[in-house]
Amino acid sequence: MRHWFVLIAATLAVARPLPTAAQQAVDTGYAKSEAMIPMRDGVKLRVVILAPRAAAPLPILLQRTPYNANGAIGLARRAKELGLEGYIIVFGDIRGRFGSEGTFDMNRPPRAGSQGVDESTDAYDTIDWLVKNVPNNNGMVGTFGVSYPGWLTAVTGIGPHPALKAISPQAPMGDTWMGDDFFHQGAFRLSYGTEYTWSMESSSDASEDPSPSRYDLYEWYRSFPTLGALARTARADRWPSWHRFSEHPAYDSVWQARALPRYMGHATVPTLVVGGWWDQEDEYGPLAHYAALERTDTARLVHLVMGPWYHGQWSGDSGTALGNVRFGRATGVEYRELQSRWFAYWLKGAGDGQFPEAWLFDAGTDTWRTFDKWPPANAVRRRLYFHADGALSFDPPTAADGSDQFTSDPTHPVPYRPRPVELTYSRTSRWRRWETEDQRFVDGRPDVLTWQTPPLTADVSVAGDVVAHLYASTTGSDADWVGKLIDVYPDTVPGRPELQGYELMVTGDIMRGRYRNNWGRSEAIPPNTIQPFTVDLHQQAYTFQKGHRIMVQVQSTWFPLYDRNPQTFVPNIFQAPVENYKARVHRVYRTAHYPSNVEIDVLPPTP
Ligand code: PG9
Repeated sequence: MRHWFVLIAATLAVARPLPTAAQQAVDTGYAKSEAMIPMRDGVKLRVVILAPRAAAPLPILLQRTPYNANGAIGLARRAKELGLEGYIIVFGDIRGRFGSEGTFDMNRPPRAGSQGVDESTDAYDTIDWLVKNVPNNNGMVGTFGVSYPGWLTAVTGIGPHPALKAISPQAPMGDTWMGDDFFHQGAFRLSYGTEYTWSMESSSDASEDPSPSRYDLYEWYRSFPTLGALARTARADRWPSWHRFSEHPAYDSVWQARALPRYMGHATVPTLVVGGWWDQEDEYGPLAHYAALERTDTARLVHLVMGPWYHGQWSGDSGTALGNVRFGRATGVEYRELQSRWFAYWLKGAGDGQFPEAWLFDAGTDTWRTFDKWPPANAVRRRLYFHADGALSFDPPTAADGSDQFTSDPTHPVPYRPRPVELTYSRTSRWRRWETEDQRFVDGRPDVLTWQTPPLTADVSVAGDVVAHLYASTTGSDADWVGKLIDVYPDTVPGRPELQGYELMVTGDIMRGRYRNNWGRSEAIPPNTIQPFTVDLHQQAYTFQKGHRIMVQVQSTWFPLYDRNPQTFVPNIFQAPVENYKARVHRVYRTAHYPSNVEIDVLPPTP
């Protein structure tokens, strides 16, 4: 069966086609075994164990996953190449997935089960069993994983087992309402949320693929005038997560209970948090997770790596390029050298234990930057203000009047990437690269506003937070706001004509206007009234080089990645009737009193 989970596993667990049992012994030098480990409530969870044929006791590297524990085989086959040689590799199916008993609960909240079990207690019980039962282990365990397995890794740090000596959560979703997989600042991730949930919750073993009837999903999603119509066709009421989306559209206790940063306390185990600047699923998570742990990390146990990567790219890819953007070096290989040294130090006592606090890739200069503190203390907060005639400048506007307007029409939404929009995880999908696509494909649309600086006369190095502050009005009573910070390449790029004038989105995100005052409670926007809207564009370490321009784009649809706001306030958009979806005029102000801008943290120029 060809299924997109196989593709995910191939990337994240670095799996390859599975060999036969006879081949495994020859190919990998590992002995494979399986066990069903009893948890404290009696439920048994399956683990796949790949043990190197070695004389000396070895540490255990554990990954817990909803994507099939057989991923351990693929990792073992590439362990040497990935710098993860000399470990007993164990992958475990979590509750209700593949070979494990119990019930799956997407991002099961800590201590929610009636028996007091959750993913951290399951990890604890698994580690306890492994160190007592796996022959030839040295009593030291490291946990690691990307994305959902990254979240499962992060929670091993809650009440950790004493044998747990190193944790590496990679692209953990931090908060699936605020900024990761399912919503961003209140806007529903329509295509991703639907397709992911369809795959995960229609079966326990990913045996049902999403089956939209069109190749270009822009057309397929657009053919449903409401979310209710889509749900009926996809039979979404079968999926517990769809109920959670549609019955809890605001940031209520249901989402808060699943939000990693809210329950991460003081780190007692060394933790290497890893993420990608162009992670199309979980960029928010690693940054928020690091920030939460960093609050009390006086022992400097917690480290951050952010590279120029799509979701999980660092785990197996060379990392020399993403889409059209090249990085001049094998960033994935460079990262894995660090990862290899990090696990070797904490689990085998090898090396000097010197690791940067934060090691972040600057894709504007193609260099790694090392920070003692992140965000850096010496960064200066500056604002890029919107002006007339599409100008953008560090000088605030002084005029009493001034605005730019566009009509946002839910029946003709702005595509988030060049069409066709393929099924998210299909062989031909360009999902992984979409955040680096040339934004000229929408620049000039009447429903996309653009402001840009002249060519820069000196480098501008962003290091820290990026936030869009919009002062805007609508003729309707609800609206979404998308903000994009873009690097416009010069008109001449020797040897790379495709990059001449390229508009590279350095960072971007969306917020749903109804939550402008309170994420937990929706409120209509008073029509034709100027309101402040804050769009968190997260963090960046990126240099806009001399000769480039900085651009900001604002639009109100990003389809079908995000659902369409009806632009008429209704209590719950999942139940909005078709007649509420209306084209509305949105106006963005740029006056002395309402100075719309994008705030950036900038490093002082190096002498
Ligand atoms: N981004 C995926 C995911 C994680 C958590 C919740 C939902 C989806 C993943 O790649 O695992």
